[in-house]
Amino acid sequence: MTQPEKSVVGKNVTKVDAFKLARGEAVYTDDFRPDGMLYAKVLRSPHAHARILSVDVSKALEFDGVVDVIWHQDVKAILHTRAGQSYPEPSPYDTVVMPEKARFIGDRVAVVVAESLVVAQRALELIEVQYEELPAITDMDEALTRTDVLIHETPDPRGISQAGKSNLAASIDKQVGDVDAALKTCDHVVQRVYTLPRVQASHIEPHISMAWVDEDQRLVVRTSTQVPFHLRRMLARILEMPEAKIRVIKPRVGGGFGDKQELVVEDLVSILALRTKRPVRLEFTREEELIAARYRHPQRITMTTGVMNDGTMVANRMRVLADTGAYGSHALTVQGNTGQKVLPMYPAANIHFQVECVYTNNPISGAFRGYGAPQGCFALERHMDEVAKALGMDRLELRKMNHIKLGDTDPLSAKLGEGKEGLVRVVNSTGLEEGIRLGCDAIGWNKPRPASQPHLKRGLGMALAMQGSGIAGVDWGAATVKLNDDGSVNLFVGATDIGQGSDTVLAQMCAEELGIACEQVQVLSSDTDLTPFDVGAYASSTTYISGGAVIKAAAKVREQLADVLAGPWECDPGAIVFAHGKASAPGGQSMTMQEVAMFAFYKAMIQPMATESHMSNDSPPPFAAQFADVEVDQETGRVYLRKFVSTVDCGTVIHPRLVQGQIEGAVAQGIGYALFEEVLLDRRGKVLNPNFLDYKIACTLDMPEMETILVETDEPSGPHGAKAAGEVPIDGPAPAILNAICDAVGVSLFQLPATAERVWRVCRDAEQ
Ligand code: SMO
Repeated sequence: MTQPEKSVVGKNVTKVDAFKLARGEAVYTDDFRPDGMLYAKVLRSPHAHARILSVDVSKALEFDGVVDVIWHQDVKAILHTRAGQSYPEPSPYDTVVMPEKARFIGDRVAVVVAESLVVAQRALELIEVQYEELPAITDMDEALTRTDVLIHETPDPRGISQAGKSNLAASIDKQVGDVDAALKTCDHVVQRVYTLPRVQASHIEPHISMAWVDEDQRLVVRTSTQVPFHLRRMLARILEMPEAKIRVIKPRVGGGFGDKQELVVEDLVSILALRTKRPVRLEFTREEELIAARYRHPQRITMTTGVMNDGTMVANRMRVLADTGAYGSHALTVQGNTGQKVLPMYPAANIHFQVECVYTNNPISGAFRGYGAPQGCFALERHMDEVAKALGMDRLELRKMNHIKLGDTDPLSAKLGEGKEGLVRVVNSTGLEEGIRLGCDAIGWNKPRPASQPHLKRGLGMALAMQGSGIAGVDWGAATVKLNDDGSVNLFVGATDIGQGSDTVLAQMCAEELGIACEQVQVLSSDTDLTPFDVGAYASSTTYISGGAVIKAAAKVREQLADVLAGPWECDPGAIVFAHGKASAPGGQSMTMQEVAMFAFYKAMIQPMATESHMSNDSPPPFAAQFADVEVDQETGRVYLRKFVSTVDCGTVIHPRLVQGQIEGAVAQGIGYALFEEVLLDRRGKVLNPNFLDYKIACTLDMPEMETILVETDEPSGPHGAKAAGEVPIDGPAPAILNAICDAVGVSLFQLPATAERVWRVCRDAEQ
């Protein structure tokens, strides 16, 4: 059956949740307050490394309004990972609900649950804890070399980390060709070290969960999460409960950015609800977000690149030392991405990727939009400018000459994968060349403008980025499409809208397949009792993976309807077309979708409905070419970002305005990474700036003139030709901006963020 031209996909339809969000309806986790709800609060360790010898909770329990207090004696120690990943998770099992040993300043020591938040907070002060302080390691290099102090003593049951032997949480060593041998043949070898800070996702809605036991004695968890189904599976393990007894509900989510691809508070509210038989709520304060949630991993990356005089890249080595902090969830996979999503940009014959990710007694690193790629992209793209400088070659030409092209393979992908190895990636769609051309035009690459004032220096910078669309061979999702007798449709997806707009994009794909308007699609996402499985919102997977499931399920329903109509219409079901809210046959017969539905329900007596699953062995890379125009005040080090241009190839665009929103939001976070953001720790591992006064994220007033150009391609493996868009645009801003600063003032910066003080120091040192 030939469906007509697209009428919903590619259009800026109204976001399906726009009105309720704009009206301030009760849609988020916290908007629901069951009767008799209790408030939980966590007592956190003041020591970076200490045994928790005893916890005296008697005074707290006597305090009026306190209902329960738990510590490690009350909770069975079952090793698990809190990373929300497909089973078997590639992250080490190094975590228990309540540890007997605190591993960072902020680790869980006890949890109070009380009638009010004020009481819970006050009761924390009444808990008496005896600690045995242990030597703490807060430095990555020290963690790597010292074996006399082990942060995790119990061997990882699955052997993923080196727990019990060293402080190595994860390591990777993969090579294509022979870099050492190749470097000897190169005209130039350029080696530099790049330093990446600890930054926090800073989603506006904090981590918040509530749990209660329902009338069937089942545990219900309402939570702000990216991974409802992984959570249900993890909770079943931790609580030693059948999954069937657990229901996880994800309402609207006010941002996650990877920080909610993790079990952060759900275990505590679950345990406390089961103990107290009352609803329990736990919400992080902003201070807790900056201490006890997750960070983008701090890394130190050494790039060693061998090139010939003409600019041909022959060998490229990336060596990563990363700090996972006290626990190792996402340690292997984030660091894996640092190379896997980045090094293929320049497919040299010899590529070597090495990772050492260590446990320290610092707060915990984890998933954050880009998932390791922003660090790697900063190092590689800043390094490309350094290589160009060493060669005396134009940095744009160097990139053009070496970047990955249509039909190129990514040999590293065969050696690296999340749990599954051996899937070679081939680039079947790329708009990178066009993006570079359009971006250069938009920023004025070949005609740089003079500085606006005499004391400022002006410069331009660029960066190329690629990411993936889901995890090849691992990510999958399912969708259920159910027709109602008024011709409307319910779309049930486990896919997790966390504000990015995936419900809208999935509704568009469903509507397109059935030839109905988007308003006729009612989306439910996600509830483990009601919606089919999906891995959740991470790895830029939802449009590409879950979208594939939606299209299959909707097409199945369309076929069911065609079968119903083919009899009375005496035609081939394949000849019936569904478009513009109607079904029509070549013989001229026609019915509105409502008439079709009424016919199906009350004549044919069937429920048109289908559930379909989708996975992909491919993870086609979206591409971005990003450009920055800056002015720098050498006297103060202040950077003025004048203009930022992003060109992004995310395949076919399903919803232009939502993609633009994804890109501009990512650029904003990238600007913060480039210029302001850094969680500062003292030598003891204590966070010094756990608030938005001292930890600066980029806000509206920090935004430059922004231009966003969508370079459409048609990805053969994607739904309607779509690839991912959520992560790739966060990779390029930091290197593009720093390259622009370096261009402006003629120095080299190797560290993020480029604060005024750092820029000033580098300029001053260059003068001396
Ligand atoms: S950083 Mo995302 O949840 O893959």
